[in-house]
Amino acid sequence: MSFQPIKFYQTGTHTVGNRLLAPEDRSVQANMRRTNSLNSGHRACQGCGEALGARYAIDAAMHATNNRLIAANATGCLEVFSTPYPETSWQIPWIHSLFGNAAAVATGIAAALKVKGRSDVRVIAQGGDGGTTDIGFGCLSGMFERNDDVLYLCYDNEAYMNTGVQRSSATPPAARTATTPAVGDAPGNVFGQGKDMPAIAIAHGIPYVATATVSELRDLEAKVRRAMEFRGARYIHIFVPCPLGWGHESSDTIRIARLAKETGLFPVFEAEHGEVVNVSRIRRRAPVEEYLKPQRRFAHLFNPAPRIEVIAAIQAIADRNIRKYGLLEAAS
Ligand SMILES: Cc1ncc(C[n+]2csc(CCOP(=O)(O)OP(=O)(O)O)c2C)c(N)n1
Ligand code: SF4
Repeated sequence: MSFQPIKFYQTGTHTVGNRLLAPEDRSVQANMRRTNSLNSGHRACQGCGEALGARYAIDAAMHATNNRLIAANATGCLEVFSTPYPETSWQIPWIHSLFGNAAAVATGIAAALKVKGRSDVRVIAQGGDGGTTDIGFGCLSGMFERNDDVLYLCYDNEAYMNTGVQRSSATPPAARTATTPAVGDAPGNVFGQGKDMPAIAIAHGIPYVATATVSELRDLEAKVRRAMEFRGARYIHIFVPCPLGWGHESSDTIRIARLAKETGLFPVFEAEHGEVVNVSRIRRRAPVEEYLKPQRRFAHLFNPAPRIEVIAAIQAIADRNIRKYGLLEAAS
């Protein structure tokens, strides 16, 4: 019988589950001894992609470090919904930094652990796209440049959700936010601005950079595990739909995340020491309309009449990603 490698998207599903995998390869969430690091009872909205991504990422990091983990958390939805003082949903040593300095606080923790000779304890910093690509950008770049021994997790919901859906430098073109309203000749966010944070992280030449989405949670777990095999600065950028800010059904979080990948708008890949080493290919290519239509932040692109030229410009962004990362090529 010929050997066929099992793909991550075939596991962890209702139909296949983890049965085809050896016990050591099964998902962390399928393990009865998972740590439930972000426990139930928090106040995230129903269908929050950030809560889902954080739960999987941190449980995977706990698993990879034998439960020796400290997290610094930037201000933002993840911090606010999980930790309304004096309550908390976190089952790990966890500190709330400022909005903009999670990377610096984590660096300090890593330095203190080094002085104490505690190489067994690992450090994570985490925050939203605003805390990462805008106000925390300088601290994060410094952390990368010094190669501090920290894994930084960015939960990208493409705006400042905690404070009422304001634009960030990760907000996509044409999206409506509180500060990019759907009015005027060019409604929504502008084209041609914003930051490609994973590419910027790769440009620092740090040991490990990856992107992931909550539609492929096995892949996210594997990337967190891989990141923990390295010492030095590491970065994972996780695509996390926000039903409240994006205006989609809370039951559609996974579908929207999958469409972001299958259109090419969110490329999923891994890079080591400045070079892309692995790309998650598109399985069923979808036009960008399929991704845009279910989200009210893009409603002005379809009503009262379709804005064909704007949709074509967004399609061009997806097509460029597909070319740049080879997202349609057959796996080698
Ligand atoms: C210096 C400073 N400016 C502004 C704020 C207010 N503030 C708190 S969270 C936040 C936005 C967070 O957005 P993001 O990092 O994208 O995380 P999200 O809530 O979307 O998960 C802002 C503007 C603050 N806490 N500190
Ligand atoms: S506003 Fe968005 S990111 Fe914040 S808790 Fe709700 S769904 Fe999650």
